[in-house]
Parts: sequence; C-alpha cells; structure tokens
Amino acid sequence: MTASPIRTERHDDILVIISDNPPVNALGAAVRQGIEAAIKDGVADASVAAMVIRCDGRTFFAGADITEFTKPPVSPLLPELVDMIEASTKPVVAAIHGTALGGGCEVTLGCHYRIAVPSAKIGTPEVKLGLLPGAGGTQRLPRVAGVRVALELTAKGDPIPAKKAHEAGLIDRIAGEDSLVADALAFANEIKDIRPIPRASEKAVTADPDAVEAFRKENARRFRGFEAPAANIACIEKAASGATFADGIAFERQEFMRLMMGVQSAAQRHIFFAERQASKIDDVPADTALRPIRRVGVIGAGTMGGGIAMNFLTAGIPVTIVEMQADALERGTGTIRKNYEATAAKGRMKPEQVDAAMAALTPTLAFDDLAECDLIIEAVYEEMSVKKDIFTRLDAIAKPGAILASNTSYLDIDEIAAVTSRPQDVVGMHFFSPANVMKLLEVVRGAKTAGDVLATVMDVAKKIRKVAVVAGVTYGFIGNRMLMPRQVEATKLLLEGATPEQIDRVHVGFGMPMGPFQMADLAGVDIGWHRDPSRIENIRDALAAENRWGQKTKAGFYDYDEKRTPSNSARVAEIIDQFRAKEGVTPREIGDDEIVARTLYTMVNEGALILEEGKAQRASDIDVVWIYGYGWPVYRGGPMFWAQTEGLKKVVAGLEQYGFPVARSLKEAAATGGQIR
Ligand code: T1G
Repeated sequence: MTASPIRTERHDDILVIISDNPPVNALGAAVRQGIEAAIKDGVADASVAAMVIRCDGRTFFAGADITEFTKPPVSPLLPELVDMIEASTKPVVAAIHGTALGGGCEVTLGCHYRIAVPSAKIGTPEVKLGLLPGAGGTQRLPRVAGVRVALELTAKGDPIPAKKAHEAGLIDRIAGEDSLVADALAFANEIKDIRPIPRASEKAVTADPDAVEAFRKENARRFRGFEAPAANIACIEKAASGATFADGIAFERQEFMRLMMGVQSAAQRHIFFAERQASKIDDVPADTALRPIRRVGVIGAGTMGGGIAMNFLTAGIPVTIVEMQADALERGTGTIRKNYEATAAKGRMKPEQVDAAMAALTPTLAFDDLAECDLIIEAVYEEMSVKKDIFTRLDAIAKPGAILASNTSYLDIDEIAAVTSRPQDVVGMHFFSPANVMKLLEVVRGAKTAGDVLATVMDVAKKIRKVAVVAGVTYGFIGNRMLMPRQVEATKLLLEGATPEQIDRVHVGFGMPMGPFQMADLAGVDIGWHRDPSRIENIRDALAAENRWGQKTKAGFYDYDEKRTPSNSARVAEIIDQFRAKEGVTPREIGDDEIVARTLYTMVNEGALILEEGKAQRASDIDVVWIYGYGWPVYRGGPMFWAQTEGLKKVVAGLEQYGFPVARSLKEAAATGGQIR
C-alpha cells in the first residue's frame, strides 16, 4: 500500500491539507481520495474552524492527471471533489504557488478563498488538450472573475499572473513570495468566522454578450478547424445566459464528454506527451553530465544566423557572432536590434531587456574570437564545401570540449564531422526559419556524436524554449525528408491536371496553414534553383527563369498584389499547359482524395521508412516535427497519429492504388491492426 500523497497538519483550529505528488501535483485518484478524506475529517472535527489546501514541490495542482483519461474512472471524480469542497460547512482557503492549471484552478474555485504568491499563475489550458474545464470551471469562473476573463482563460487557454487574477477577483489575496504558508494561515484565521461562506456557484453572472461575440469572431479567425474553443465559449455563454448553475454544469458535462470522446482531444493529448517524450534520448542516461554552455558562437549573421543568435540572447546566454564582411555584420546586428525593437513595440519585451540582449551580443570579423565559445553554430551557405572549410577552421581554434554544430537543413553531419579531429563534438542543430520564432529544432546525431553532446544540446534547446527532436543522418533528416515526396507528387499532379490552387485548397482544408505551392511562394521558388534561365527542365525552372520567385517578386505559383494577396495566375496555367504538351500529357479531372493519398499518405510512408532506418527514435517524434516545424494541425496529432486515425489499411490501399511501394512496417502494422512504432 503506497503512502497517500496527502497529509494534514493542525495549526490551532486551522487544518492544513497538503499534497505532495511530484512532479506537478496532478490530481490523480490518490490525491483526490486523500483530499476528500481530509475535508470530511475537517468538517466533522468541531475543533476545526477553517481549512487550507496547499501543495509541496514546485507547483499547486497543475490539473487533472491526464494519464488517467484513458483508464476507468476512480471516485471521487474531480467534479465531485470540487463540489464537496465547496459544500464544506467550514471555509477552505486555496494557497497557490507555481501554476494552478485546469483541475487545479477548479479546485481553487471550489475553495471559498484564494491566496497566491506574486509569481503564481492560474488558468484553464484544457482547450490546448482539445477539452474544456470539466470540473465546474466554465460555470464558476464567470461567476468569480466575470465573463470576459473566463472566456480568455478557457477559450485561449493561457494562464494569467496572480496580479491580473487578483484584479479580476479570481484571487482574493496576494501573499509574500516566501511566506505563502504563514500568510495563508493568517488569512484562514481572518475569515474563519465570516458567514455566509462565499460559494462561487451561488454568485450571479453578469452577462456580457459583446465579449462572447468578440471571442466567437476571434475563435473563427484563430482557431480554424478546432472544436474545443467553440465549446468553451458555448459553456461560458451558457453560464451567462441566466441558466441555473445545475443546468450549466449539465451542459458543461455534456460538452466535456463530447470532446473527451473525440479524435481532436486524443490527438492533442498525444502531442502533449509526445513533445515531452521527444526530449528523452533512449540510449543516453537522463543523468548524463552536461557540458557548461556559457557563451555561444554563431557563424553567419544572415537571416538564419541572426535568428539563431536571438534565441540565446533572449535566454540570457551571451553570443559571439562572426561574419566575413563588415557590412554584412553590421546589417545582421542591425536586424537583430530591429527585431527586438519590434517585439518591444508590441509590449512583449521591455526596452531594458532589448538593451541587455544587445549588450550580450559580441559582433566580430575575427573567426578566432570563437575560441572562447562553448557551443559554436555554423549558419552559412548550404554548400558542403563551405561547411567543410568552416569546420576545418573550427577544429583548429575551438577550445577542447566545445560543441561544434551545423544548422544545415539537409547535409550529411558525418561528412562534416569527418574533417575535424573531434567528430564526437559535432552535431546538427537544424533551426526552422524564422529561427527566433519557429519552435522546432532538429538535433541531428552523427554516428560519432557523443552522448553528453546530445544531452547538452537537448538541454540548451529547452533553455531557448525550443521543442527538440533527435534525428539521424539522412538527407533532409525527418521533416524535410518527408516534405520531398509531398513536393514531388504535388508537381506531378499539376502536370496531370490539378491546379496549384486545388492542391493548396486540399491542404488548407485539411488544416495546414498553407499548401505546397503557397509554401513555395513564401520560402522562394528560386531556393535550390541552378540560376540558369536557359536550363528549363521542370515547372519550377520555368517560373524561376521568368523571375517568378514567389511573394518576394510578387509572382510565383500565384500572382500577388501590393499587400501580397494571392490570385490565380494565367501565366502559370500557360506554363503548366506547355509542360503538359511537351510531355504529351492530356490533363484529367483529379479528385481531392487522390491529392490526399499522393501528398499526405506518401509522407506517412516516408515517416515509416525513417523509423525503419532508425533515423527517428519514435513515431511520435515525427508527429512533433510536423506540428512544430510545419504547422500540421495539432488537432490531427501529426502525420503518424493521423494515419492511425485515418486507418492504416486505408492508407496502404491508397498508396498501392497510386503505385507507391509501401514501407514494410506500415504494411505490417496495417495487416496486424498495430501501431507504427
Ligand atoms: N497530468 C499528468 N502528467 C502531467 C501533467 C498532468 N496534468 N502535467 C505535467 N505532467 C507531467 C509531464 O508529462 C512531465 O512528465 C512532467 O509532468 C513535467 O511536466 C478536469 C480535464 C504544469 C506548466 O493542461 O502545462 O485538468 O516527461 O515537462 O515544463 O478540467 O506540465 O517528466 O515524465 O511539462 O515545468 C489541465 C499540463 C489538465 C497542464 C509544468 N492541465 N501541464 O511545465 O514540466 S486537464 C494542463 C503543463 C484538466 C479538468 C481538466 C506543464 C506545467 P515527464 P513538464 P514544465
């Protein structure tokens, strides 16, 4: 019988209920049972005048235990526990530190008073799991904090700091940062005899139809395809509609169960755990000693180099940035400052933070200045000979133990490592553009990359707020390798009768932020072009030769106006027709299903091959790459998760129908009804 995570302490007539359930005091069954028993004892004990609920460790309850959602329910259910706390005949104070999230926030709402340290945050992020607060949160929040704050917390899912929560009435008292326990006891003594005991469910809700309308509009714009935000808004609206608390709760329960049973929530919960799993390297012990990273070197102050540097500067890690030419260096550092100032202008950074970040940047033309760096990231032209030259020079000047990383998007890390005397210190760090914005970082493990180098880079990734995924050495690693069959098939479909707008429409309708041709126009049709306008071997060559390089030249697969609004291009249709004629292809009607099979199923197939070759640790890592690197809709859980929900038999049949060789592991999983691993 394991010890309960709940214990109690008496402080005169105050009963303190304490949870010690690391790492985040998730409200698992044992925690709920322990709190239920303690509340019952406190209510029954005449010598108890009031109670305090608090948590040990780094945070107040961070929510229901998400791992329990796929298991049979165990009493008391969280809604029952929250109701039971609220019904207590003795006042209960929630003492909050860290992040009171989801069910944790709902427990505080069942309490009668809430006190929090200044650094605490409180919120209901269930929407990010494809859910809604299912323990009374949608009905109590508008009663305690008002409709607008309730909408912000539930439909967007971002927690708010204690100060803002206090202003909204969600928190009653702010404690001292280091005196929460004492201040909570004092607060309990102050309120213990106040009657009536304030209960959230008994408060009235002030309707705010404008707020509901505003959030509905924002939801349609920002959360295209997601089901949960609309459900959260509907529950808050129900609370503000004059419905009784009981009717509101019934509606909340109905909506919660509908979402919980849906594919979207399963997908979003899958990604929640997949993102955390991705940070684990199967064959490197979690307690591997890390190399200290006190200063980072970045080679190249262009778009990528500048963005990469910003990640570290923002995290407070000094950067030495090297360029070959003074004007390029000046341009690069100027762009960094401009980007920071733009962030500050939006109120997301203070001017002094901008100055501190820039003060930590050391621009130099002297390559040897990199000698003092612990991690050096090369972000120069995507050409193997250039990379090899850089790493040869690095090998000569970098200090022993420095980690030497390449930001290459495709190239062979082993080949780069081989020019150095320290291949164990060489690794790939593939940032996605814009590097200071995109969350994904592919960490490319060479054959000789040392375990502590990998562990250090994964740790640094966390520090610069990236979602890191380990990839093996293969052309394009994980994400870009899967992009290739998609681009090849999309181009073939053009020749066979589809149009850029049809293919992009299918992808955008699927939930991608943009389709293959919109993406080409954004990134640049001329990327990887041989620059010889007389050499026209495919449609992209033909576009590039006519300076149709995409948005930057106001013409690519689409035409663009001053505001970069795209329109279908008659010239592109002509070029495609010319290629059809040249290839002797008679265009045919192409259905959306064929586009899905040939541009999305082929990605899944490539993902299965990547797993078979050991170039990704797990299928969920591939999902994480596509969610955070390419905007795959999180409510579909990533390519490999989506394939399971699509049905692997259907995926295999689609691939075979269009003549694709199906990966062995995919075929086996489809045949056995198993999972792609
Ligand atoms: N349940 C189970 N495990 C959880 C968990 C949770 N709620 N939250 C975190 N973990 C695990 C996580 O998987 C990781 O495990 C470890 O804790 C550390 O997490 C009825 C239905 C609290 C801000 O959505 O946002 O309440 O990898 O790496 O970066 O209305 O965890 O170590 O094995 O993220 O310091 C609502 C989810 C649930 C909050 C801390 N609550 N958690 O971040 O650590 S649904 C949430 C977080 C709900 C009710 C509804 C973050 C954090 P491992 P971590 P962190």
